[in-house]
Amino acid sequence: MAPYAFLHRSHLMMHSVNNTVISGAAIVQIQVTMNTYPCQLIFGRCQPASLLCVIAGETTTMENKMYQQATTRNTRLWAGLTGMLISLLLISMVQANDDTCLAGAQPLLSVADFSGDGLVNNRDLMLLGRVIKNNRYVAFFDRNADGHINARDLNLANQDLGKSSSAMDQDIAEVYWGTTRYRSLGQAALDGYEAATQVVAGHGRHWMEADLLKASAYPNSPEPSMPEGLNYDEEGRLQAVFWGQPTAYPAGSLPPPQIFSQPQMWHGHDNACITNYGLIKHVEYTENINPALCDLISGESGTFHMLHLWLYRLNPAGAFAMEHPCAGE
Ligand SMILES: [Ca+2]
Ligand SMILES: [Ca+2]
Repeated sequence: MAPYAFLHRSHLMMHSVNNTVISGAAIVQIQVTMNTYPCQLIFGRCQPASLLCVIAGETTTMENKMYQQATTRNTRLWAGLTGMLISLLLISMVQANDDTCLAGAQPLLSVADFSGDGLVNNRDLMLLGRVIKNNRYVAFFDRNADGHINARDLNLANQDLGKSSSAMDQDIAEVYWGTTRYRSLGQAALDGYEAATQVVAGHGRHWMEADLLKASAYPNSPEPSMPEGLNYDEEGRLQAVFWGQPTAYPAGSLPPPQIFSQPQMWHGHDNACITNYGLIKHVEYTENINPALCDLISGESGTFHMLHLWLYRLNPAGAFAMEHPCAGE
């Protein structure tokens, strides 16, 4: 009897065989002496002298049983992975199609200058084409504000060829390219954003970058492409960005900063108090709390101006509205 073991790339990428590490993507055939290196069925981890194997040729009952187990478990594994992929695909589709809160929403840009260089040209059509090809919904590219990215948007963008964009369009494009990586909440966390509120009606959950907020304190001003905060829904989908400027109490005593080419919808938050800052399951935001009292409960207190831009979920109330009518539900 000359049993053979097959290591397949769909199983494990590395095995230890006879104390020799084997790695690679090709199917590898290894002759083993069963008496010396018994074939062990171990999923998910590599151990010295162990193999995930299919026995060829003459086999024993035990070896057949191991093969069947391997086949069954492998099938379950792939079924599970396939199910996960289908679920992710469905979630992606739902993101594109389940927003029932679009009535009255307008496109974020007045013309299709996605690059923000001041002119609509083929480069912009290519940027939109890439989004269509990837079959992902990105509100920034939704030219008819219908919750889908498709050929209709491309047709509308094509009609804008040669047009100049407004200063506001260019500002919004700058913010988009500065923050699009934060569609990944994990990336935002890596870059220092932390949970600053519970899920709030009209807002979702605020995540804030404390160093940016500190740097933007009056009389300094926020940097447009580096917003101090991000709004995510309960599923961790990015909906908006926001800028904050710590200021004197009450917020209305000093004018808000002007970081864009036109006045926007800044609003004030007086004597805010955040407890358990950064702890997503326990963080709690309240306002109009005496700072001394906030300090007693180990909270972070402050008064600040805030401006939202609903850049990742179109807002029927306006791109810079204080709240989204359906956020946080
Ligand atoms: Ca352009
Ligand atoms: Ca569309």
